[in-house]
Amino acid sequence: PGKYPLVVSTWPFLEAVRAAWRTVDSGLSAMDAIVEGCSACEELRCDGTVGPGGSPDENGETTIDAMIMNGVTMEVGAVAAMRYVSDGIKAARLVMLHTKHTMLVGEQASVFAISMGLPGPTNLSSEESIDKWIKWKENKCQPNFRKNVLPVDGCGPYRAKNTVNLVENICTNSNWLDCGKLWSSHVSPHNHDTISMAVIDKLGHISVGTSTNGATFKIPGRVGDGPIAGSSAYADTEVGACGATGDGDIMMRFLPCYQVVESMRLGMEPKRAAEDSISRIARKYPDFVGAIFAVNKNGVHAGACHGWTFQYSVRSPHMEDVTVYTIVPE
Ligand code: SD4
Repeated sequence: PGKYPLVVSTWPFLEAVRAAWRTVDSGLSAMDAIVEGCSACEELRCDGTVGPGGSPDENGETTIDAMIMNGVTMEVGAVAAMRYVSDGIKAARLVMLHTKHTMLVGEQASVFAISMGLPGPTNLSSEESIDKWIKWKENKCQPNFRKNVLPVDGCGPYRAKNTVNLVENICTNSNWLDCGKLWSSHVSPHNHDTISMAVIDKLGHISVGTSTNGATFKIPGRVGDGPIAGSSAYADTEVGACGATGDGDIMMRFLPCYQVVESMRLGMEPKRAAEDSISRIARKYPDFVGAIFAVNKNGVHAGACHGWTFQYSVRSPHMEDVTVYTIVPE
């Protein structure tokens, strides 16, 4: 049997993989399958962290980071911190198809998406996201993503440490300032955050896409790795593709998916390429939490992770349905 079409996705996002599979198996392009697959996750609100109604920021608002990349043309479209529009992957594709830009951000991304016909403006909050945010507020807003600041009054505003009027002992007994360990509490198997998907279509063309609300209780305006090509995902039809999930604030410093694809270009097997990319991050940030899948143009796939157990999903012509692979950290 042929090696493709093939769909690979972070986490057991079964319905998303099935939607992408149906699309690509019917003969449509990898790009179409990425949009169908990631849209399915947005509609289903996968893990409560993709699409509307997920992970609130410090202000209680849910926003969207998404990206799509065509591994044949190397075109990329992305939206970051997009407000009031829930169709992340479709918005990213509109940026790719109808602009000469690569990324639009914030409310201006929303205005563009709506002007191009996507539904909105809509409220992206849900009862769950508001509930989560209220509990966080009640719990003195911790943990969050700030460092070297002091909350002036309970939940902020914040003041940089060592500025005038600083009350040195505010919150001395709490872990307000301990931002280093945040991700272990934010990112858990029940809080996966990102769909990152790769598809090889019947022509052997490869595309990738991602969609996420980003990090829970992020500082408004924060952009994660999700919309960054080379970080959350990367594709080159001549080589293969990669998808990532985890602590985007750290991972985006390494462009781990670009690294994986380039390592495979130089002849590394997907497994080694994925492990090498993860270990480059772990050497500098031993406490980071993250994972990667790699797939080469022949459909050989592998995963690697650090700080948590990772699962990725695959659908190929050899399978009756989606298969979930579990990778345990070294
Ligand atoms: C981010 N990478 O915004 C995303 C979050 C994630 O599993 O993937 N968590 O940092």
